[in-house]
Amino acid sequence: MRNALSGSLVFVLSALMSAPGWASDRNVGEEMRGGNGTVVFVAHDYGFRGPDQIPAGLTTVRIANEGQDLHHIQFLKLLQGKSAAEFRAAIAADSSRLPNWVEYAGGPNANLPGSRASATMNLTEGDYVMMCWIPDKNGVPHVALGMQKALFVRGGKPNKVSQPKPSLVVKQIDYQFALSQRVQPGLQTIEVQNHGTQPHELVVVKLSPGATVKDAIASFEPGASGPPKGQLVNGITGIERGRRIYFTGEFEPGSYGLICFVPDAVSGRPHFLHGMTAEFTVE
Ligand SMILES: [Cu+2]
Repeated sequence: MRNALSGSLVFVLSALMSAPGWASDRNVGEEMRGGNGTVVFVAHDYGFRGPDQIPAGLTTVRIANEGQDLHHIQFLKLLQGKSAAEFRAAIAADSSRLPNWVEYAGGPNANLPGSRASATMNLTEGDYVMMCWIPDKNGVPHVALGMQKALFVRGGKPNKVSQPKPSLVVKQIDYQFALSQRVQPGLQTIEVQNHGTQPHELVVVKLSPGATVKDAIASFEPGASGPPKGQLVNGITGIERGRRIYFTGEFEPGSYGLICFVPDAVSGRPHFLHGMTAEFTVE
């Protein structure tokens, strides 16, 4: 299984390297220039505390989880002049999918109670909603329990940019992850690039001994019996195609999985059901 998987990762990686599609590298670099700052948001059950307005540009977002439940921040840029109130109404009507007038803008993912995590990404000017799409034990996404907050991203004063220096790049396509190299133990800064056609996220799961990433996903399903076969540890929330984002995570030796839970644009089913998972070992 692992051999077959790493074989396919190598294939995908070489296909990506030779593909002319990622010509937007320069544009993404351009997009990274601008303001730089760190913003902290506190997540609780079920809401966020933090600033209502932040400057635009390269931003490090830290989440401090003071709740009892797992949380993340998914930034969504509102398009077509839509408001946070309209987003709230859309979610109240159907929390299984996002309206088509939002853009996935990333954020830190899978933050355990008591933990702190961060993600660094470019936030362009506009009106945003930040929300948590992780389901509770009954399968109800936290956003439907009120875990959403309006955020205005406005001009601001451009500062010095300190672009993270990644030790590893993970490329996303529809529907796979490709790692540029082995993950070394210790604190790693990982750059995630979306080369697909749809938004994708990346959730890191530390697998229980002997468990596969599929075992872990099955054990997380609402109503699953038995203990979870892995622990979600970090990652990034959904980003649009052509975008990049960075996060920092601690990797101790062991087996890990990567999962994308974003619902498919066509089937509506989560991307992991389309095969968007990966496994790797840290030695
Ligand atoms: Cu995906």
